[in-house]
Amino acid sequence: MMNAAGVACMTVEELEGVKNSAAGTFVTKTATLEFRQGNPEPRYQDVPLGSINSMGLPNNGLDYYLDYLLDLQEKEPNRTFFLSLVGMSPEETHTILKKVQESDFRGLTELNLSCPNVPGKPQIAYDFETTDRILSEVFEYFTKPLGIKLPPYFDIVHFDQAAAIFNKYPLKFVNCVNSIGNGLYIEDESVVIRPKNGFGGIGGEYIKPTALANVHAFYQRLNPEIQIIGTGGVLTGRDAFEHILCGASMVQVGTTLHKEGVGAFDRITNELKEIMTEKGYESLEDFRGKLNYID
Ligand code: RRO
Repeated sequence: MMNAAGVACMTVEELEGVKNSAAGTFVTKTATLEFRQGNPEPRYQDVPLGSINSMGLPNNGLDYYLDYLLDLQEKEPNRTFFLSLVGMSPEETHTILKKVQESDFRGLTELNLSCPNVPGKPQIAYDFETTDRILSEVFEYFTKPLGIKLPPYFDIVHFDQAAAIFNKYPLKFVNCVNSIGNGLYIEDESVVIRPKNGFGGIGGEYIKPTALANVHAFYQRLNPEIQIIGTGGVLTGRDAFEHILCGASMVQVGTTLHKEGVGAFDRITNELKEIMTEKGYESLEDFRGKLNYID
């Protein structure tokens, strides 16, 4: 279990909080080459069944996160941490990934192909041609472990087409799913976040069925070397159990972490352990991917 990128990971202080909790590891806020202020506030709102955000990729810039990770891997050589990144253009993405390639970073890199909130920039992973081109260019020079953060897909044909592209590359993981893009939440007669007239990415309880479907669809279609990270709607140990049942090797917590703080990792882990004990499962391998179908 770990945080989902965007939550509790903008600053070193927040990352230390996740690192020192019951979480197994952390991922940094998606980094661009340079510091970004992001969209005007209010830009994140917790709501009863989840959250809505249009942060607009605020972050401290690649060097901030990379310097911290390089320092950390000397102090804690036996742990592995995740660096999330994306450029504001394909050229910038390559510049960033080449910097990571040339650095001493030994962790996992997550390329975010699914930010829904930068005005004028569509989510990369909804454009299969561009996604294929970027991945083919990246793997010409990038030899460190790399995975991608995906938006939710909603059509079986899109699962097939996306998986066919991802299977061409030596990806270490795909992370399903980022927020469901461009929802609208209304209180009384008003939107609740300022950017984009209130449109924003939806997380939390709203998105669990979509997240589980994406985890399982890619578990069914991807080469077994590509592991799945399950993200979306994890409030309880039962939710984490369902993600693993659908094929997840790791589970990320976003909205719930924002609402509850890092104590959520301890609680969810204990709830998951209780379910496993009840069912007589001793390891995650006993039930990972073993979702039952009705004949
Ligand atoms: O910063 C954001 O607005 C943001 C990003 Br990069 C993302 O990947 N997912 C999201 O819900 N918000």
